[in-house]
Amino acid sequence: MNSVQGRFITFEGGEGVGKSTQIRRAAAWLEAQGVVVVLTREPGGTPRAEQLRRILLERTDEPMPQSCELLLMFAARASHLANLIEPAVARGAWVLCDRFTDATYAYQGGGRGLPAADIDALVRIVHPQRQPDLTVLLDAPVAVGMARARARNGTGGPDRFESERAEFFERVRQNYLQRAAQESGRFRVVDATGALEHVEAAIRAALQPMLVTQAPSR
Ligand code: Z5A
Repeated sequence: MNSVQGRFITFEGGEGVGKSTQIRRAAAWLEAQGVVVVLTREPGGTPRAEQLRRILLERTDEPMPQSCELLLMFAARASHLANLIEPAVARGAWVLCDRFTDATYAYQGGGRGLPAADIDALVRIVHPQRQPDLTVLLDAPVAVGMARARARNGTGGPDRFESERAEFFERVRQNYLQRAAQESGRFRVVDATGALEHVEAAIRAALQPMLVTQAPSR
């Protein structure tokens, strides 16, 4: 039986700050330390949740009400938790997740202006017991993230979120920073403006203490 304790670690931040790049590097480094890693993302992570992701990101002529966006985020999350995150943590893996519920507070709460109490209510329904053990918040000025995302996207058009204005992303950033200040035990804020290797080193430093406490209990 695997007696190693599973972990749930989330990566958060505004558009283009480098989450996807850094979460892959962190996963490779942890695997090199002998950790069993499951790398996933939200919205998405399982076939059903990835279908919901497509609906959430695509730009169509049918406007999406904010309540529809909020409920679809949590519908995808419910399926992701039940079918991937919880089973993986239970068998002792470290689940690294590119965005989770902090993104809902930041985007649907901070960005769109939905009441935090409504998001709290959905948390109570979908994951009353599950919170990330650690959240790495990659922080950079909005202009930096937007420029990186534009350069990466090339000629590909923006999705429904990427087409938002800078003020929207500024509200998202401030919401993330407020949450990180309120829950400083769970969050590690990493300056994402530096070179890839510097950001990577700061993330490793945030993860290292969890490795020290990872000795299998027998
Ligand atoms: N969303 C929501 O509203 N509510 C929710 O509850 C959840 C999500 C869960 C999809 O997320 C959208 O869903 C998201 C919020 C919303 N929309 N937005 N914005 P996503 O995570 O798939 O999409 P994203 O946030 O737009 O992520 P991204 O654009 O993929 O950015 P990223 O992962 O942070 O960055 P990256 O792809 O790793 O890096 C971007 C480029 O910068 C790339 O070319 C890198 O090589 C480069 N890069 C990265 N780091 C550096 C450094 N340090 N220096 C120089 N260049 C760098």
